[in-house]
Amino acid sequence: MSSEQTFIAIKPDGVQRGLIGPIISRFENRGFKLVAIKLMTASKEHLENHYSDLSEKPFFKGLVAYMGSGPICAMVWEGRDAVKTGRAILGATNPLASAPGTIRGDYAIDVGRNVCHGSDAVDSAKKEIALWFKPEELNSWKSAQFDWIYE
Ligand code: YYY
Ligand code: MG
Repeated sequence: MSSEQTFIAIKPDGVQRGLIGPIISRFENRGFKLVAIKLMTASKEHLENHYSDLSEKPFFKGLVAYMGSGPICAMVWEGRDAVKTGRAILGATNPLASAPGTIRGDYAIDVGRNVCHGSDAVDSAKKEIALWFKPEELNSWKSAQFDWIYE
């Protein structure tokens, strides 16, 4: 398992519900490293691009409206197997199918208000990071905890 970067976003409902801190803590506590973060209200075009693979879905229009309804906390987290593990930390797409202990399993009920996004593959993570961040917004740094997290 190599070191990867994944795009994690706290959706407008997560921001409104005061979940930025708790969600960041889960990634920090697990040992992942924050390399980029910003609060951003995304345009319709930006969100249609972000969810372009879902454009034919019946929920697409509502999804784009909800995602554009307020600020999103956009982040890049880095670490070993970060994409797959990030998805595990989030839980299943439908919060009612998410195990307790996951973000969606602890903080959400409806699929259309599932509080956070995480890239589903290394390739989509690269595409999403490039869409949401400029290269100079990504910080390259060694965490002081590195040698206590990795053997
Ligand atoms: O990657 P993930 O967010 O877990 O699910 P996707 O299948 O990519 O769908 C993106 C987003 O769309 C999901 O987080 C909620 C919303 N959505 C929905 O509102 N209704 C569905 N039946 C499926 C997904
Ligand atoms: Mg997805």
